[in-house]
Amino acid sequence: MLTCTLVGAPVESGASQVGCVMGPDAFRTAGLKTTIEDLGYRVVDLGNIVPRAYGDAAHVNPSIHHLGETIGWASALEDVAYRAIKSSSLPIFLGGDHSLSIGTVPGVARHAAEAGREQFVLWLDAHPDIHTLKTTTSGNLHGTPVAYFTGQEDFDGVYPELRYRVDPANICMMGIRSVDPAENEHLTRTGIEVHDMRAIDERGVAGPLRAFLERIKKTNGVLHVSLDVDFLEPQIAPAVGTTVPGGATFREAHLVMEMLCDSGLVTSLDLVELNPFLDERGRTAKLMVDLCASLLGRKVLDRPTRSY
Ligand code: B3U
Ligand code: MN
Ligand code: MN
Repeated sequence: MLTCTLVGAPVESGASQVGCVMGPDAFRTAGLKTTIEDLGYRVVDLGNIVPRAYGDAAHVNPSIHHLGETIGWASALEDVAYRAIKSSSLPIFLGGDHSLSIGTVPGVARHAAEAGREQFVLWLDAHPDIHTLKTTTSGNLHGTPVAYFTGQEDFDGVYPELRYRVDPANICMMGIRSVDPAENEHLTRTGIEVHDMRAIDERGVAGPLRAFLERIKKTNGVLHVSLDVDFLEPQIAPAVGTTVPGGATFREAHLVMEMLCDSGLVTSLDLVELNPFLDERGRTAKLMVDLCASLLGRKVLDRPTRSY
């Protein structure tokens, strides 16, 4: 039987608003564990982890806040992610804000490197989260994980030493519709594959995603999926501090998850930015759980769906 490990990470120091601290427990209340068990997995919930001891950390960029605390979380998460992926078929990291990926991505990338496999990342988000410590103007560190784990230089000596970097050529972003000028520059410089909402309006999600998955298959790579609640259209997923209109629809999001399931390539997952304080009768938490179910094999038909 396949094992799925749940890791709660109630980090909210990377966001501008409070509330993500309640995220992991809202996923539990929405029935994440039993939903996954009903799909035939053994589920181990490790509970909520705590950050490494941290002190004050300052940076020359005065807008940055909660630097020490966010680093404390990242270094705890890197360790726990590495251990969780070693011991289970699918670790799911329950945020918490998106600064969680500062730890989870290098943690799973270490495991891939040791297995001689290439690490790929699918970033489902309204934002590219590719600010460096110098370029962020909001100072919200949930806007920095992609710049860090792709090895952009100005994190040196501040964030944990990056031992397992992800090649920008192995990243695909979908749902992007809010990009700061400095982030645009980083995206151009790194050449990361981005399917913004304009591209999705023109081509849909299936074609670009299929091409990315084929690329992973060819190199025998492994895939980490990072799902930010704001990937989704705010009308169906209001529980997030950084809503941007024009997000993925209910069907687009489920199709992405169903195609990921069929690919068999997903080895780890972040569910981030759920702010239950902003939810309406738990609907966002429930939608995220249902998306997770589609990723783990919930299907309409018992027989395989024909692919077109
Ligand atoms: N790029 C902006 C907005 C943002 C990024 N990530 C989220 N919001 N969630 C920033 O603050 O860096
Ligand atoms: Mn994000
Ligand atoms: Mn976002």
